[in-house]
Amino acid sequence: MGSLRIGGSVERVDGRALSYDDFVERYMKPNLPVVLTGLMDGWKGCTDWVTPGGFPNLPFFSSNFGQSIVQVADCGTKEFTDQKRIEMTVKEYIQYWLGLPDENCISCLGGDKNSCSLLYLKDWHFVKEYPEYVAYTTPPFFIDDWLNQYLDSHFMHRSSETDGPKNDVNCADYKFVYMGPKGTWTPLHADVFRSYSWSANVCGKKLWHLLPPSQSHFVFDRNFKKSVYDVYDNVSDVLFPDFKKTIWLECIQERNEIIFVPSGWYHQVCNLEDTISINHNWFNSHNLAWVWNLLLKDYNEAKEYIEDIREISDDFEGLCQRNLAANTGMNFYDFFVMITRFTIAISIQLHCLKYEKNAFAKSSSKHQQLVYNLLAIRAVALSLKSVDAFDKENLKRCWVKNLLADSHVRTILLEPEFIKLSMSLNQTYGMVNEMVEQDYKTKMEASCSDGEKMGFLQDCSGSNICRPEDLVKLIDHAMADHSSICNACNLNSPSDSSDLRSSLLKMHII
Ligand SMILES: O=C(O)CCC(=O)C(=O)O
Ligand SMILES: [Fe+2]
Repeated sequence: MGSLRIGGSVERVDGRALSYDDFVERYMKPNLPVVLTGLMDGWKGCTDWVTPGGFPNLPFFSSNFGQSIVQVADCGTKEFTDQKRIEMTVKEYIQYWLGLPDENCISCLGGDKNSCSLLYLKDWHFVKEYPEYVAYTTPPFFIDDWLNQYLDSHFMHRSSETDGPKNDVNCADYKFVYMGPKGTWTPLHADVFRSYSWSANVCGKKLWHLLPPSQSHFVFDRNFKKSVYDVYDNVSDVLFPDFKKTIWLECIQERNEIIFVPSGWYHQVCNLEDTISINHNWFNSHNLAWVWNLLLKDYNEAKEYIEDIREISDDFEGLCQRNLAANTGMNFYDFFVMITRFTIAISIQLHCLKYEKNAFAKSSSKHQQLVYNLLAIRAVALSLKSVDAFDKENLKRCWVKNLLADSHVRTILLEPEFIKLSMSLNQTYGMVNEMVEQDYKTKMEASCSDGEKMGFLQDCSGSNICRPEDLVKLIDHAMADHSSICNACNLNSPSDSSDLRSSLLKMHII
């Protein structure tokens, strides 16, 4: 077993004593990990799923969810960059688990994993499958979740091949249950879309090793093609010459503790005891630039890979985008369609604030948040402008043939999916600011059915948002509308706030 250089541990904070703003300022914006305690009281999963002695209540899973078909990773077998996956029912998995010897024949940190391969149930879309069984409530720190809110009403990726009935890739959310016996583990990785994740231990104990993004390049080979799979293995100095430079954060996560894993941090995880955990991936305005930068990197790689057939391909861009969607889970078009909807929904919310009684006095943090969101999208949209995929020539081609249909503002305003997304966003920012507006639904439906009434949308409601510059223009309209409301009320627009600008600068998004 190789030894890792440990540079420190992960801060541990009582979540009950932490305000939302403190969480944003101390961890989400600076992209730093933290372990939060005291946030899992009253979770049904913490009682139903755990025996009085603190072990996984395996018979409960067989009896109540036994028929579910789940993905199980064979921790002893590597397949490409992950562990080999198989499918089985929960009942079969529990039978396997109950049949394991009491003390496992391997140890997490050094045993011969291949001689006794352990099975780890992963990525179980539990909430999606059992929406009525409320095992837990997402702690407020993690509810500003654009990824899962969007997937609740929209497809992430649409294409001619995947149109029609919802398929797994499209309708899957990113809310998972993980469970596995002592010794099961997850290889080194950074999360999907470079999203944030939070992971809550319902029972058991996990060992985490986390690497700051500033050191990510050290885990790659010379060609930046392959990355280290298992940090506890004797990592080859020839293949990965910089790995020895890595300095890790180490964390032992106990039962009832939640770890926040920031964007782009490589991490490896091992269950030190029989463990059940709940895990969400998510992104929002604070890490949207991470998602975009990953897409751009993966796109450039996809393009380079097929460069030699560019001349003989009549839709080279389309091919690159199809490969990007297949490898990364979304392409530029999917990303653009998504951020357009968030822009419109957030702009409407900002506009609607003028209907709130004393809104400017009461909800300046809601203002700040909505404006911040728009500025973060605007910064990303400016970066989108510079890619060939959105130039005139490519826009005419077929990779964007759905774009026109998907981009008409008035049509978007009337989409039931869009209305659902808008309402869920409103609830989120209402909850975050502890002022959910009860009659928002009525107002929302009234304004959506007549986009013309929405002052700032007047110029845009008849137009299409096809290109990043259209999106920038829409945001500028929304901001101008907002400033005029601020002026009318004799208030400083939060967009002028130096605070807001300095944090965006810190995030490198303006
Ligand atoms: O618990 C595990 O095995 C992996 C969890 C993980 O990778 C995450 O929460 O991002
Ligand atoms: Fe992860």
